[in-house]
Amino acid sequence: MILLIFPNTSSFPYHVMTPLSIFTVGTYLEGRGIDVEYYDERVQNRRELDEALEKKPKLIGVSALTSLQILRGLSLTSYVKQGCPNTPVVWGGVHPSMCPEQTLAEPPIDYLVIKEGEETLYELYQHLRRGRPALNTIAGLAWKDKEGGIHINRDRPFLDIEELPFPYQGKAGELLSRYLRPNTNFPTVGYQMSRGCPFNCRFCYNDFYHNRICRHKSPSLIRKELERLISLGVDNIFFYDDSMGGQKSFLRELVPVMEGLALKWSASPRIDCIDKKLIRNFEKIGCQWLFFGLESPLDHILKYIRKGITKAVIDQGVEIMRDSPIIVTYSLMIGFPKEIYQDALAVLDFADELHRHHPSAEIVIQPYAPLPGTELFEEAKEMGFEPPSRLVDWSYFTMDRIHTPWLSKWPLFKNVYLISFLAFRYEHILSGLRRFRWAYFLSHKLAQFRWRHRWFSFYLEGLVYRVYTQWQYWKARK
Ligand code: B12
Repeated sequence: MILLIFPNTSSFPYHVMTPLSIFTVGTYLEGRGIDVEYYDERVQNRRELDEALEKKPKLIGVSALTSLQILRGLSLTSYVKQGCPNTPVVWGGVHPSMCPEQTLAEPPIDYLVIKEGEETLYELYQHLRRGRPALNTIAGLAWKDKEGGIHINRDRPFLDIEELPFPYQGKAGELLSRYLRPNTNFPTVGYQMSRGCPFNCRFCYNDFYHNRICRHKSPSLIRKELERLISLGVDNIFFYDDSMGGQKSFLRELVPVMEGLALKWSASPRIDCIDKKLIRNFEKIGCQWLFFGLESPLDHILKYIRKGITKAVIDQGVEIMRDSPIIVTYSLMIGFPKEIYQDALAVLDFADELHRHHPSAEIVIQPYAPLPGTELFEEAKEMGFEPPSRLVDWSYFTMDRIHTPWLSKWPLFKNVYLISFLAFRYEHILSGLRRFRWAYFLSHKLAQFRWRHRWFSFYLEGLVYRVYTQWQYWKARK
């Protein structure tokens, strides 16, 4: 048996979406006759983990993205090693794939699966059971030898995603009901139609992870799998794809695929891939929320980060979206390397411009965080950014903090993420909140006031937030 773990992702108790990373890998293994158990720390209790450990798994896998999940992943790794000291632990996911040496430097982590995990994990499992294939022949695997030397095998060629099993079956299908929240407007079930993105954004993981290649499932398979999701009681999904398949032609093909399905959906397409007709069609086929990464209103910054769009394209897109009932989030970024103070200020002013043109839209401003494996990471280092030297220190790489020396110099931006989030994200978040609605409402009003007056100092509400998140991190470390 193999146990796959999805550690907690957030200090806040909302927004639990299905852990597709472990479900995808798990159903692949089940399809090949291997017994799989899951432990999603967000929806399962510790007793369930202990029960899985009592079954003496042959291998334990942990999935991790940058930030809190690393801290929790490390803590859970130590925990499972206490219960099953002889069971090897393998990590996988975007972040550890980007930092193989740092990941394997952690004593309790024995193996690392780099990039797509399905077949690599299967081969590792075979190796552990039968001694074959030899470790150094398993493409996509990084491992430690007896002396602690780290070996990184060659990359695994891309999988044919058309051949991957439907991810919500077997044990994952049994767990699905824990994520369903019927009658809310918040999508909690993730589905992936494609892997990778063909665009060249310099801050993104795609270059390293998917070689800027986008692989799609066929329209007929997507239709079949969506129908299967509906038959399981799912009525609201989030497409986990990077840039929603990356191409306008793919988005057009999606319209007949989704026609007539009783399914609400959300996604994050590129603003240059939409047009009026497509959005009218999206409205008809259940589209509920679209998240657009616009990043900056400045053409020279858009060019520098190789976003592949201009301000004129953004304006056209906003013009289209403002006439639509679809909920929209525009995401902006400040603090790219080489950005100057005025460039960052222009982003704040652009948020106001967006709000004037499209008042119902949600806006979020994220401070740029250099992530390993991305092109801008190297440039950030040249400019004095010092990346964490240990895996655990990446746990603090959250959007609500400033991570680069150049942004730290400008106090105005210290709290910009939190204030913009509270000022410009309202209805949608509220619909996902069961508790603390009143607290969110009050902070929203206060943040709007602060935003209007650019009054970002004496941020006492922020202090409450920071104390709360510090406390959560302190608990997470245990
Ligand atoms: C959904 C999602 C989230 C969800 C979390 C997932 C969930 N279920 O709740 C939420 C909203 C919480 C989230 C948060 C963040 N996210 Co996010 N997210 C995604 C998204 C859209 C889909 C993830 C997914 O499930 N993909 C589908 C699965 C099948 O792919 P996968 O995760 O890569 O898994 C494969 C392999 O990595 C590997 N694998 C993964 N885990 C394991 C485990 C084992 C044992 C093995 C063997 C293999 C393996 O095998 C899998 C199958 O091939 C991706 C974009 C994308 N297209 O992947 C961004 C993405 C992963 N997020 C990203 C970022 C930057 C973040 C944030 C750090 C943002 C921030 N600055 O705070 C936060 C991190 C918070 C945290 N620690 O969780 C980045 C990269 C992250 C990174 N460097 O780790 C991505 C790639 C988006 C992007 N283009 O920049 N995210």
